[in-house]
Amino acid sequence: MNIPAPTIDLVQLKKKALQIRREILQILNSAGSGHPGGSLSAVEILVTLYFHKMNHRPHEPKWEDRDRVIISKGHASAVTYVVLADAGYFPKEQLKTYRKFGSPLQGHVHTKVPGVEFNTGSLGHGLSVANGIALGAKMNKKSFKTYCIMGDGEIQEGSVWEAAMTAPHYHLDNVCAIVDYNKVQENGPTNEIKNLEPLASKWKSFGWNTLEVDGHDIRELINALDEADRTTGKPTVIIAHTVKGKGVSFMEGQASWHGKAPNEEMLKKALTELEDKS
Ligand SMILES: Cc1ncc(C[n+]2csc(CCOP(=O)(O)OP(=O)(O)O)c2C)c(N)n1
Ligand SMILES: [Mg+2]
Repeated sequence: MNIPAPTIDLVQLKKKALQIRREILQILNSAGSGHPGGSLSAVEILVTLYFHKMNHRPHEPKWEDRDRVIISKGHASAVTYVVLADAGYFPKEQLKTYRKFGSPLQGHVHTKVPGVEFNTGSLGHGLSVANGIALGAKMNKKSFKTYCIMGDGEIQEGSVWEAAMTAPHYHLDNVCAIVDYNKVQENGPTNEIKNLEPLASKWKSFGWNTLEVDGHDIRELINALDEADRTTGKPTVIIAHTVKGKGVSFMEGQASWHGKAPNEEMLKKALTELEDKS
C-alpha cells in the first residue's frame, strides 16, 4: 500500500506523547519486566520523528526511499514498539505479547518487528550502522535520512567515537545522531560514572554540526531536525537534554527505574500522573 504517514500538529503531538507514555507503562506492567526510564526519556524524540518529521510508509515498511531510524539504545524497546504500533506498522493488539515467549516483541529491538531497521541491545554499534546505510544512500544517489538514537551511557563506548570520526570524514550530511542525554545510565549518574562533558565541544571537534535542545520540547526538536536537513557537508548531532523516567514523579532521575517494571499499584499511580488534563 502506498500510503504516506500523516503528520500531526504540535497540540496533537503533545497528546500523543502522553498517550505513548501511558501505553509504555501498561506494556511494561503486563510483561513484568523491562526498561521504563530510557523509554520515557525518548518519547518526544520518537513521537516527533515518526508523527511529524520522517518520510515513511508504515504499511510499506521496506519502502526503499524511507527515512531510517536506528534505535542504538536497543533496550528502549517499549517506546519503540508502542510508537511503531501507533503509527500503523503492526496491530496494537500485538503489544500485549511484549516480552512474552515466542513474541517478536522482545526486550531489545529486533528486525522481526516491522519498522525496526537493525537488531540492537549490545550498546555502541548503531552509529556505525547508520553511517554504513548513509554511505550506501550517497553511493546510490538516494536522498533519505538516517537517524540514530543513542543513550548517554552508551556513548561512553569507544566504538561510538570511531563512528563519530567516520561520518564527518565521508561528509555524511544524511546522518542525524540524537543523544538522549537523560544524565543517568544503568547504575547511576552518567557523568559520575564516566564524565561526558564538555559533550557538545567533543562532537564539534569531531566535525559535527552540533545542536542542543530540551528533548521534551517538541518544537525545539522539530527546529533542530529541520536545521539538520538544511546542513550540508557534515553530519548533525542533536544533544537532547532529557529526564530519565520523564512524566512519572517516582521514576524521574532514578537509576533504580532503569530496568524494572511497575506493579499494579505503581502503574495506577503513574497513570493518574499521566492523565490528559487539557
Ligand atoms: C555493550 C553493552 N554493555 C552493557 C550493556 C548493559 N546495559 C544495558 S542498558 C545500559 C545503560 C545504558 O545507559 P544509557 O545509554 O544512558 O541508556 P538510557 O539511560 O537511555 O536507558 C547498560 C549498561 C549493554 N546492553 N551493552
Ligand atoms: Mg541515560
